[in-house]
Amino acid sequence: MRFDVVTLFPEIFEAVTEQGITSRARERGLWSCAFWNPREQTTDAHRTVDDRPFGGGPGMVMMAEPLAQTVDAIRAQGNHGRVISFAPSGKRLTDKRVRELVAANEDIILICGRYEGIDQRFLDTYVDEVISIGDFVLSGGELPACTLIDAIVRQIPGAIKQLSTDDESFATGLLDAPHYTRPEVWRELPVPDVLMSGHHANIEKWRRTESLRFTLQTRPDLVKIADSLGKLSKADYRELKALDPEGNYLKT
Ligand code: 9D3
Repeated sequence: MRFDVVTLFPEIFEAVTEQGITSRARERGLWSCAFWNPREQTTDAHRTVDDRPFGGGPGMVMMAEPLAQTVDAIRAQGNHGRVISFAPSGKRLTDKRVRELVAANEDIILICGRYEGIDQRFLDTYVDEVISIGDFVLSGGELPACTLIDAIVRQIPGAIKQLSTDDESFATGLLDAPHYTRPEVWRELPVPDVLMSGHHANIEKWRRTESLRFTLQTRPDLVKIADSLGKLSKADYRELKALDPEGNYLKT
């Protein structure tokens, strides 16, 4: 899979190109990326990529033409995939959307906005989809683009050792059970006995209970979703009844 990224700040992407799982997956040829600076597509002396908003208001707006020229240049190099832009007003990124993009196995063009935003005419004519990563304010689209790349790449078959990413929390619908490692006692705090027992059936049962308990406590909305998707077993419902006799998770 290839990402062509339109950005004024390519160094930010070293977080995904040069570090960890995503870096190794890139070295092994599972994905690649190239960076395009819209400033290099400008023709004026000042290499202008932004201008003041018509109608007034604070800040600057990214001009349509340098972005359009950049996407045209990317297309000319053979990337015929979808154009995804990032903005606080975009549609929230989900595990479902990430999996769809992995399954499509197509190249992607990413447009990272800076300043107050991007001229709407570029969005209307070049961009297929606008994504937000949540209701908080960042300085631009680069970190959301890194987030999307990281989320996609780690799901590409072969990117991580685990047999499957299907048993991760958002696929099972519940949060992870707590994790422990050596030492067995740390500052007088022991690891739960069951994890030291070697009894794998009991360990799995314990993890499922802890997962249900923790999800009910911090993300009751996820328990309700798991319920509606039929992801809970009879044993799960017995546990939930014990943890939450009033069935509060059904009311969230
Ligand atoms: C919502 C704030 N906007 C109107 C007051 C101004 C504005 C703030 C920050 C416009 C753009 C930005 C830069 N943010 C992004 O480009 C961005 C973003 C984000 O800030 N939060 C969550 N997801 C994303 S995706 C792109």
